[in-house]
Amino acid sequence: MQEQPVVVETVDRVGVITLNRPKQMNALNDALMDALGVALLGFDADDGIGTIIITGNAKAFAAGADIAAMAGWSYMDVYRSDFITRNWETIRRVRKPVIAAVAGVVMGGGCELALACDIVIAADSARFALPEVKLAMLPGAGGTQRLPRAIGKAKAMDMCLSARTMDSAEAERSGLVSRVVAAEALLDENMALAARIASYSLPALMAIKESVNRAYESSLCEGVLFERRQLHARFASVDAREGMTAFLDKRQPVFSHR
Ligand code: CO8
Repeated sequence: MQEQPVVVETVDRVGVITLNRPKQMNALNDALMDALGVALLGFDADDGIGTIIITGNAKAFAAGADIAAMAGWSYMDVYRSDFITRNWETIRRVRKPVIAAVAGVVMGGGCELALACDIVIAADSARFALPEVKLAMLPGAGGTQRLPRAIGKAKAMDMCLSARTMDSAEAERSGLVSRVVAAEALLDENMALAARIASYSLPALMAIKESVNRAYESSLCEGVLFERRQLHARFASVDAREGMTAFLDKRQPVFSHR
């Protein structure tokens, strides 16, 4: 039987998606990106899930787009099939928090996939690069846009133009990743973080994610207005009432995710 390109598991309120093409360093082909999109949308629609983790294996989160698949494509092939936009951008439709748990090779489209997640937790073994220039290509899955927003123009230009590798310590210093943990603790640390996030009120998490993302896509004035309206809307939620009442009663809140 053919191996599944992603493996999907549920642990309480956490959905875990493991990229599963280890022989190809999890190179991201259409079958994998289609399956990833289906898994992401499935968890997003599942009332029992509060947070999603995307991970790979100890050697590779992902080594980028599948070069063997792309090598024979023409301009008309990629234009007509809407390469990247068609299935790589499904992640942008996910409203629940998505954590990338990365180790080993995080390169090209693999690095761009991590950049599209909400939080990136890296093993100390993680190595990041946008090496597309070596193929006379460019980081075309959001890398030229999200990387400068994450780490600034100077380092983004350096990485994209030179194809150099950044280690996990520099990635944390630069703002490319949220935290670095020991490689052997990567999954445990991620599960603990995901479970903690998933224990909070889901509509509050969704409002926070939408508001922080707004900071990328609007002026400060518009972003603050958006945030304020999201805050006002919290007062219509059952969970905000419960959260504040529980604090005053000195007890743990019981959220109904409404
Ligand atoms: N695509 C297809 N196969 C790959 C890829 C890949 N991106 N990366 C690794 N593999 C395969 C290798 O071909 C090899 O297969 P085989 O065993 O059959 O020969 C196997 O995985 C193991 O790889 P290596 O033997 O090379 O392992 P090393 O540990 O020596 O090196 C590296 C690991 C450094 C990750 C190396 O494999 C490498 O440089 N890979 C290519 C990285 C790269 O260039 N990524 C960018 C791809 S382009 C991209 O992601 C852009 C996405 C969006 C825009 C699309 C336009 C380009």
